[in-house]
Amino acid sequence: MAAAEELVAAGATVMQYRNKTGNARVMLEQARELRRCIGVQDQNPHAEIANDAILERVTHAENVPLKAGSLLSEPAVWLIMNDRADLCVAADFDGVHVGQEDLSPEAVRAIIGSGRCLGVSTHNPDQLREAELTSADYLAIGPVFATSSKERPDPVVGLEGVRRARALTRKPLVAIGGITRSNAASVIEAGADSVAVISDLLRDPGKSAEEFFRVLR
Ligand code: 3NM
Repeated sequence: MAAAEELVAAGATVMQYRNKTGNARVMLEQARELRRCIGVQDQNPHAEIANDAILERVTHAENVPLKAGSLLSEPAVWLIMNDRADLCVAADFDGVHVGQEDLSPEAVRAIIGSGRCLGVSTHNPDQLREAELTSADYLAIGPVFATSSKERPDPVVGLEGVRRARALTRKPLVAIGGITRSNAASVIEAGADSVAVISDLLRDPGKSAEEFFRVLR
């Protein structure tokens, strides 16, 4: 929780709760605690989310206009639940992120409705093309570089994989996998709108996040 607070203080705008081993009750407890700890409870009206609102969120672009129907009073941080649509709703999170082996995007959408955000992981052009046709609000592509944070990761896609993904979708594109303060700029240059990071934030979350933002802004 201290790490989450540091990340928020440093300016993080989207945070994912990811727990691959905990049981559902523990996950829900932790997710609710995370929500309490970063002080966003009861602030999200879960209005219709427009694509631009998501894009603004993932890029930190200040000049992207919000369309009618965007979130009107947004919380400082969007909390995204990994894999589990049920826990997203139960913990009143702002969205769900699913992988290729989780519920399909449309099955998740049926659970979370149009007011919460939906992200989908992809690892190759075929998956990206398929996810592009769904109601996903943003797509992820990875692993861009080698990662030790994921069990059985898919093959590395490299910067070329990010470029190819960019050419295949106009949805906000989040790059993930082995991204550090040293290589983040190259990932954005390759066409990603934002980066998702685990390892390079863990040791000193506040300082690392500030350095990421310095590199990316
Ligand atoms: N998903 P790190 S790579 C959770 O390829 C996750 O979809 C990936 O952690 C994908 O920043 C990954 O430590 C791990 O490499 C990212």
